[in-house]
Amino acid sequence: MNINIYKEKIESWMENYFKTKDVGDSSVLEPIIYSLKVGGKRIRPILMICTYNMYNNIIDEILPFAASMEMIHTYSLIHDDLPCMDDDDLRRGKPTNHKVYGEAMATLAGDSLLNEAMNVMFSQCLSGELKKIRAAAIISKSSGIDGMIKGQIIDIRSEGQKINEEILLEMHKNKTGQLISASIIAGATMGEAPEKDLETLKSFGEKLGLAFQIKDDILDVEGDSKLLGKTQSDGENDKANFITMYGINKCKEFCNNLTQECYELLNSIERDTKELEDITKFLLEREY
Ligand code: GRG
Repeated sequence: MNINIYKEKIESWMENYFKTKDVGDSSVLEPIIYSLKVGGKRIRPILMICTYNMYNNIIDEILPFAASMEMIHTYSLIHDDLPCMDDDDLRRGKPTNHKVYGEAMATLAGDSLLNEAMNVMFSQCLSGELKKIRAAAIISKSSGIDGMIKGQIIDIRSEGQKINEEILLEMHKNKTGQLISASIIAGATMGEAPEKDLETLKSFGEKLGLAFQIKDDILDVEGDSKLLGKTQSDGENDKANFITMYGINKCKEFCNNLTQECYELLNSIERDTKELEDITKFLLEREY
């Protein structure tokens, strides 16, 4: 199946979920739907579906988990853009959620997306299938205090500080890497991948997450803000990143090397890894 078709399926799953949700006054859903609909590459859910597909092909089984991951990611972007965090005006080419709906509504839109993601996964778990409970636990943990939130705390605490290589890596391993890695591991868990593949995919996820973040920092310097759909703000916010730590040429080299290592890990799995290879290539070459 074509990767663009996965993207459409994820988007229509989320749209349908909120369209059919009975909340009385449907206008309360507007800020949530705004951020879900303004676009996004949908990398995390696509990674989850492609990994699952290596072992199983019942797309309807993985979609609620993939959509939950995208909902968690979108919540994190809404909150990250708030004045009390990164204070950004533009995201995915459109005004940030709080610029349109105000800070209180944007905060609540983020909270709702996180809670709804958990509701979706809990209702899947009611079937009692262990693989679903495991996948939900992996996704939930990755977004928590020993995952993405931990990374965000390190990020905020290190603003204006001179941080070392170890802290920079710890920050990104958690802030960006955890959701990417969890998407891959949850997909493999839902597909009931053998233990040895899970180990390989774990290393693949960690390397891909790191390459993704370094590429993000490269784009922050060299990218076109129109294509990126956001203001390139790390320099303004006085934040340490891979470019300030190593310089742009070294970062490009890291990115290429990590991508190569990702291909090698995928090649060592005795399954059809073509879709994951295509995404790995896309992430290295992306301009947004
Ligand atoms: C607020 C708890 C909390 C966490 C925020 C994800 C995050 C943590 C902050 C985002 C800041 C940022 C720009 C990080 C760099 C990597 C990253 C997550 C980029 C955005 O992800 P993409 O490129 O975005 O997948 P799209 O818009 O395509 O979904």
